[in-house]
Amino acid sequence: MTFTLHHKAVTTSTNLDAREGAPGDVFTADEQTAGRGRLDHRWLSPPGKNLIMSAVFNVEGLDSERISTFPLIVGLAVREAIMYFVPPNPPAVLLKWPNDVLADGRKIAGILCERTGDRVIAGIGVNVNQTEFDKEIAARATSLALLRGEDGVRVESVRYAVLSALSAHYETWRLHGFAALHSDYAAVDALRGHTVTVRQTDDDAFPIHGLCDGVAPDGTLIVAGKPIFAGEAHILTSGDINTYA
Ligand code: BTX
Repeated sequence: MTFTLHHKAVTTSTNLDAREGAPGDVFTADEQTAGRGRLDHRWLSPPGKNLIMSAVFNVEGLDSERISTFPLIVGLAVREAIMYFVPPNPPAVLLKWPNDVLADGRKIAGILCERTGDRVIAGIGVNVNQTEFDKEIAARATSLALLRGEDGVRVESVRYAVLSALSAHYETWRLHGFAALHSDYAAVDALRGHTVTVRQTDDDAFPIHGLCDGVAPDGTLIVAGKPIFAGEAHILTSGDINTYA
């Protein structure tokens, strides 16, 4: 797959820019004034420090079950790209369903996938050279620079690594579905074996709670023996990963 880059110094959200794009278009920015996360969360990223990018993919002809697993393969690709830049003896870099990338339990990348018709937008934020975070997220966030203990990862290099991995995984996924990448995902699943709570919204009054058996080949999260199709998971028991809001 070939990509065409469109860069702005400042934008509201590259996911909004990408709504005007065609498959293969990639929208980047040094800074977003209204960077968005899932469930109306904000994505905070200081100017020029991190990767901020939204790429447009064609999902024409694919059924909605397959399309619902797209965020998982984006997470897989972003994690794989991050592994090129972590130091030797790296910390555990794992995926928290559906697609948070956690390094030693701290969020190093966030992904927001949105569908418009027969396209999906993969919105990706990777903390690259940021070394200080807002008080509210400081204990739960990390970056490549913090992991490496030095500055100097080029955001463009991370962008290239993410797009290369994403291109490869997209082709596999388009042809064979998430099931073809399931074992790759299972190998880096942060939730499997932990007791978790899953909420559909931040103030969900009836969260689902139970032992997590990980992600199934159809992309659902198995909690207390039942499949969950969407939501935000929090680990409750101790382990490698801290509870993450
Ligand atoms: P999320 O809802 O999983 O995560 C958002 C939450 O993560 C916030 O509520 C906050 O607690 C925390 N957070 C905010 N900024 C950071 C950060 N830099 N590092 C670690 N934690 C943080 C994740 O949503 C999806 C984020 C997608 C961001 C990309 S950037 C390009 C594209 N444009 C856009 O507006 N969004 C996407």
